[in-house]
Amino acid sequence: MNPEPPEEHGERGTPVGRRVFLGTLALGALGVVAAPPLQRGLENVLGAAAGKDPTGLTGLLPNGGGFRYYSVASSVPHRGETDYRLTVDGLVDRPATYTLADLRALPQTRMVKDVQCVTGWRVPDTPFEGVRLSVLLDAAGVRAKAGALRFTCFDGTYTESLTLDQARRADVLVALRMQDKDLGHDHGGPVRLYVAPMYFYKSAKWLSGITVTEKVRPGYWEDRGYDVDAWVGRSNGRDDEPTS
Ligand SMILES: Nc1nc2c(c(=O)[nH]1)N[C@H]1C(S)=C(S)[C@@H](COP(=O)(O)O)O[C@H]1N2
Ligand SMILES: [Mo]
Repeated sequence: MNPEPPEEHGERGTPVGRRVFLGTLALGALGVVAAPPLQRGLENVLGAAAGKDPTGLTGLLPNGGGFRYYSVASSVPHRGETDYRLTVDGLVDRPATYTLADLRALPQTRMVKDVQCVTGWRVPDTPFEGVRLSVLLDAAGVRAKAGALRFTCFDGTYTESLTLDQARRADVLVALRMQDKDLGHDHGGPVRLYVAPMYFYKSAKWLSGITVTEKVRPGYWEDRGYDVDAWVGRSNGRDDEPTS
């Protein structure tokens, strides 16, 4: 439904009027069905579950450097240098387990883009750094019948998904650093997924497992009404789009 945009926001040239018009159309078609679950989802239930924002309204205010803390799990264990592991398995020739040192030893890619949560808050020009997911996939040797990836997290609850084509984009990272610091626990450290062209719910925190599968299995929020293909500005009935 949402064709894949070019990696560098090539659709930026679309006239604003047309984008707004298309967004209005999308809302018109989907609004009745999609709005109630969306409003009960990230904007209310999740804020309350996180214990930080029972109203969901403070998401519109700048706080904590513009980021809001999100977790669907009430408590998340800490993992670090000695006990962090990332497994890559499923439809691959060479399943692997990575320590933090293993991940740091691979080529690192840094990029600076806007972070955009589907509920409306945005943090402009945020540096992320880590290993391209495609590097781990190449190392694992993805089998011919594979079509998708499932991500699991050591919070024990959250899941995410990407198609194989999406996962191989150059702007999808297994991130070790954010804002030029090692990823802290609250932001999903020591390792989170970073899917630059999509709404931030795709960027699973506390990443612990990557399983190559045949087909997409929708993730946590996608089971609750959000789009699986979460392109910023082209999904979830939103018509806004980052300017950088
Ligand atoms: N494991 C896990 N990852 C997650 C989430 C979560 O609840 N659990 N929330 C998602 C959502 S909706 C957003 S906006 C971002 C928030 O990241 P932050 O807490 O670093 O701001 O994480 C995404 N990844
Ligand atoms: Mo979000």
